[in-house]
Amino acid sequence: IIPPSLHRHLRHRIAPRILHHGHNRSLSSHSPFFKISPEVQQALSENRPIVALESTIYTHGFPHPQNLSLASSLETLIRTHGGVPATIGILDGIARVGLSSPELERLVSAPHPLKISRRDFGFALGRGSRRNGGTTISATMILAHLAGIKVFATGGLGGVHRGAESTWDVSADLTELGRTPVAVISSGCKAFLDLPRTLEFLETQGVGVATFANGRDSNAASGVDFPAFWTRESGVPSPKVVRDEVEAAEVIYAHFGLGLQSGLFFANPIPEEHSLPKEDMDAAIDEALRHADAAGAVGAAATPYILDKIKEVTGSRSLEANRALVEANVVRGTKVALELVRLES
Ligand code: PSU
Ligand code: MN
Repeated sequence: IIPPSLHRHLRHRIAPRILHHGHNRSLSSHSPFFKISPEVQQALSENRPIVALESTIYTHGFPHPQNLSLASSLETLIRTHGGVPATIGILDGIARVGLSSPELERLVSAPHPLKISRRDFGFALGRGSRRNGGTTISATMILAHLAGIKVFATGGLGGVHRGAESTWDVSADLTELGRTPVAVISSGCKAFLDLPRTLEFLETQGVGVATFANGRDSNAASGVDFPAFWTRESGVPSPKVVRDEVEAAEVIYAHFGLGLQSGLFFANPIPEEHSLPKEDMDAAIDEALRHADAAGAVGAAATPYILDKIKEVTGSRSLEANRALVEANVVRGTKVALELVRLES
């Protein structure tokens, strides 16, 4: 007979470790630099549909205070669709999975927050640094996986930059997808990137890429564009399509069921009514890239700089589109997480 207190202990503390043991062999969820919120902890032990959210989009993508309203609206959207949000970021030198409202507010309002990808953890955590930072897709995937979260919804994936043949600027998001088993849902890659090379790179990394094409048969030749963030069309065909959230969950279930340690990427085209005219975007991107080049914005500074310039050129339109597409992705992600839980139980 197991006393109820021990039973609770087993369920909440030990069972998740055993369940995720195979996944986390080389990562430590017992690190003093890692913390899962009580709500997310509870949801994990009950195998509820959890959706991870990144925070670089707040610290380096959206201006204050729109970033705060976006952060809370994304969490609300997940809840109203039956999921549990897990916003991920670094607060006071600790990597967090799940943030309370005051913590979220503090992170998105932090002065000079860091932009954290895989390489940055050691410099941002601990040592009494109390540093705050937004986690990129790569860093968010790492922490989501460490917690045992499989579904992550966001805006746009980093990619191979134009001119990468000389700069070698390839986002760490792509290599992370090759090595960390999390399913990412976003609106494709921003059009200022090199989309064909990005897809080639993902293929080499062994990352499955599919675009949501409502009602289309996934076995048919795709004939569907891989979306370019602000626009549904890119002229670049998507490697695969999925019909709906059920099919996406089936793919995730089978991929992870085999124990593959790489990620999956699902592109959700921006809703028609929010997409921006391609000619306008192309012009804005050309101008933004010229500015970035002149300013010498390279490395980790490149993406935030280019996004900022695009905002300047397009006014509020690109921000509105950005907001609408992230919201749509988060709703998709929640439905995928619900279907995945159904398959698992
Ligand atoms: N898309 C946005 N805003 C952003 C980002 C993407 O609309 O801030 C962030 C994401 O966190 C992504 C990161 O992981 O930019 C990629 O940066 P880089 O290109 O430096 O790898
Ligand atoms: Mn880069």
